[in-house]
Order: sequence, then C-alpha cells, then structure tokens
Amino acid sequence: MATYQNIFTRVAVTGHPHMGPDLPDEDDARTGTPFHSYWLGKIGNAQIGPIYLGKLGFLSLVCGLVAFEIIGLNMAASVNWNPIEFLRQLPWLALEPPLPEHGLSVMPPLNEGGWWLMTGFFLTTAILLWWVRMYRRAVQLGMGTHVAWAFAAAIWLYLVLGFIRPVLMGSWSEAVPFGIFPHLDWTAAFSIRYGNLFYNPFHMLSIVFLYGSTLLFAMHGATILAVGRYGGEREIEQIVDRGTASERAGLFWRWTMGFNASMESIHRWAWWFAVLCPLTGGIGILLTGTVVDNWYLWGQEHGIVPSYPEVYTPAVDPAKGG
Ligand code: 07D
Ligand code: 07D
Repeated sequence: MATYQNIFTRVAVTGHPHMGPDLPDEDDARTGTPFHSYWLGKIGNAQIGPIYLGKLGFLSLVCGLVAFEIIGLNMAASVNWNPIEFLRQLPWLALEPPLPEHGLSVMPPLNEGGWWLMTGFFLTTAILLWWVRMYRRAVQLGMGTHVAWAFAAAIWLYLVLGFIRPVLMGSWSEAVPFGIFPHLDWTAAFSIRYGNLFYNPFHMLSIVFLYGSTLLFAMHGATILAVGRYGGEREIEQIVDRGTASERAGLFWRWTMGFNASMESIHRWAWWFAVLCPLTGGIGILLTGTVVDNWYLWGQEHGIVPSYPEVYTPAVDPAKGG
C-alpha cells in the first residue's frame, strides 16, 4: 500500500547525508562526518551528525569536563584511590560545600570546600556557555529562542540552590553537595531544617507543574500517536481542514471534556507547565531561610496546617528543659 512518507516519519531515509543550510564560512563550525544508524533510526532520525561544535560548545565541554574531573578525583581521594571501593561506593560519595565557618570566603582551604567552590565555578560556566550556544544556534536557524528560555528556567533553580540563596544566607555551606545520594540527603535535611517543605506554597506550585507536565505530555503524545494513522505527526496542511488528523484530535478532547487545545496552544501549555516547575520552585527555595524560617509554623499561621485532636499527652521538647 502506498503511503505518504517524509523524512520525519519512522521510515529511515538512506542516501546522501543532509548537511543543513549553507552558512557563511566564518560562522560554520559543523564538525564530524555524518553517518546513518539503523537502530537510532528506530527512535529518531537515522542520520547522526554533523554536530555544530563551535567555540562556545567546545569551551562549555572543557569546563564541564574540568568540573567532572574535580568531583571524580575528590571522590577517588575519599576512598584512598582504591578503584574497587570507588566503584562500589560511588552513589554515596560526595564533594561537600565549604564548612560553615568559611562563610562566603572565595578561597576556603581546598579540602574544606575549596574544591567544591572551584567545581561550582566550572560547572556554572559550562552551563551558562551551553545556554549561549543554544540561543545562538536557534537565532542562526531563524527559530524562536523558546528552548533556550526553557533551559534558563532550570538554570534559575540551579543557581538559586547553589549560588543565589547561599549568598543571601551568607554561607556556601547552605549549598548542595555534589553526589548522587548526598544530594538527596541534602534535599531531605533541607526540608526538615525548614519545618517541612510540603507547607511551602511554591513547592506545592512546583509539584503542580511537575505533575501537570507529565499529564500534558502524556495527553499530547497519546493524541498524536492516536491520529498517526491519518498522518497526525506530520503537521502539514492539516491544521484547519475538516476530517484531518488534527480535527479528529481536537474533536476527541472536545467530546471527552468539552474543551480542546489547538495544535499551536497545546505546545504553549506544555512550555509553560515545564518552565513554571523550576521557576516557582526557585522562588520557594529563595524564600526558605531568608524570609520564612519554618514552613510548618508559617502554615499554622496561615491556616493551611490541619489541626489534629490531642490524643496523647503532649511530648515536652527536651531542648526546652534547663
Ligand atoms: C532524564 C535528562 C538526563 C539527565 C540525567 C542526569 C548528572 C549527575 C554527577 C555524580 C531528569 C545526569 C546526572 C550529570 C552526575 C555526579 C557528581 C533529566 C533527564 C540522567 N539533580 N534529585 C537525580 C541532578 C537537585 C532529587 C538523578 C542535577 C536538587 C531527587 C540525577 C542537579 C534537588 C532525586 C540527578 C540536581 C534534587 C534526584 C536523576 C542540578 C531538588 C531522585 C535526574 C545540577 C530539585 C533522582 C539518586 C533525572 C535519583 C535524582 C541530577 C539537583 C532532588 C543524579 C544534575 C538539589 C529527590 N538527580 N536534585 O533523571 O535517582 O532528571 O537520585 O541541579 O530521586 Mg537531583
Ligand atoms: C534540578 C534544575 C537544575 C538542573 C539543571 C541541569 C547538568 C548536565 C548531564 C545530560 C529539577 C543541569 C545539567 C549538570 C546534565 C547530561 C549528561 C530541576 C532542576 C540546570 N517533592 N523538594 C522540588 C516533590 C519533598 C525538596 C521540585 C514531590 C519532601 C527540596 C519538585 C514530592 C522533601 C526541593 C518537587 C516532594 C522535599 C524540592 C523540583 C513528594 C524531602 C527543591 C522541581 C510526592 C524530604 C525543589 C521548591 C524540578 C524546589 C524541589 C517534587 C517531597 C524537598 C516539583 C513530587 C517534603 C529541598 N520537589 N520534597 O524541576 O524547587 O527539579 O522546591 O513527596 O529545591 Mg520536593
């Protein structure tokens, strides 16, 4: 059966690699010889490369590598350079931020947070350079810069956690350690220290957008796959026509819930939900310890903590004893 196919469908097109549009010589940093991969063609485009590396991309990778190396070497040192122990304990190893007594010092002793600070500098530089690279690639392709701004929202949360809030609190020791489980321990300890993050309304909002993003993603992905038999994923000439994949997709939601997003607006919904997750989250973290010291007590004052009947004799806080 003859079916309509284009290069974006799951049919892998083989032939001469497509290099993309011509670029001025001085601004063409495409590197690598492109090739085709049958298996990657199953989940995406079969053509791999060329990649646009450029100065920013290269510098970003170098800085990222330096950060990665400092973390790895510190972790290796913490198990006496034993490779077996390094692998065995990897998920628990950490590079911790400076000790509290060093405040915001820019040169704490290396083993008391100096390495952490250096890593933070290189990692942040790598992330920011990657952001600029993303922005510039989008502009050069004549696209909007939506992807870069979405990434900026994640960078906002990252900067609040590791830079802005510690600076406001006057100590690098407030920041997150590098390490797989250690950063989870930090997250749990942070919540307890500030009286249960569940009562932070911005944590609530962040969760709304986190869960909302997965729901929207599932709805949109499922809808487009469901109209794939009418060419729904091709998004060509079908936006306004009757009887097309698009109209069926819209009607499905209108009939099941009375309202349907448009082909354009569904992507705005997705973008905003995703972006608002770290954006609201970052506000919540920024307020913690700076404006609000205990979210549970804050919740009591603002009527969001439920009142439980007193069943047992109240426990006396041992810290209140003489
Ligand atoms: C799937 C895209 C690919 C990205 C991946 C992550 C690294 C870290 C470095 C060992 C969805 C690559 C991992 C580069 C290696 C070292 C030093 C994105 C996808 C596969 N976390 N977190 C993880 C980071 C914070 C929390 C996993 C980074 C906050 C909880 C991974 C940051 C808080 C849980 C990871 C960061 C927090 C995790 C999987 C930065 C509050 C988990 C991430 C830079 C927001 C989960 C063992 C993933 C887990 C997990 C990376 C920040 C909480 C190691 C890079 C401080 C509760 N986090 N995280 O798939 O399994 O993301 O942990 O801010 O349960 Mg985290
Ligand atoms: C981390 C943005 C930075 C990442 C960047 C990427 C690299 C390279 C490499 C690809 C994720 C850097 C990339 C370095 C990658 C390769 C190879 C985004 C990041 C720039 N919470 N909680 C959230 C829930 C509890 C706590 C957000 C749920 C407890 C703290 C989210 C629950 C306690 C913080 C969320 C729950 C607690 C959060 C994160 C349930 C622990 C935060 C959103 C069901 C006991 C963070 C306001 C996000 C935040 C955060 C969900 C419970 C602590 C919505 C569902 C009560 C300290 N929590 N949480 O986008 O913003 O992260 O809070 O119990 O800091 Mg929480």
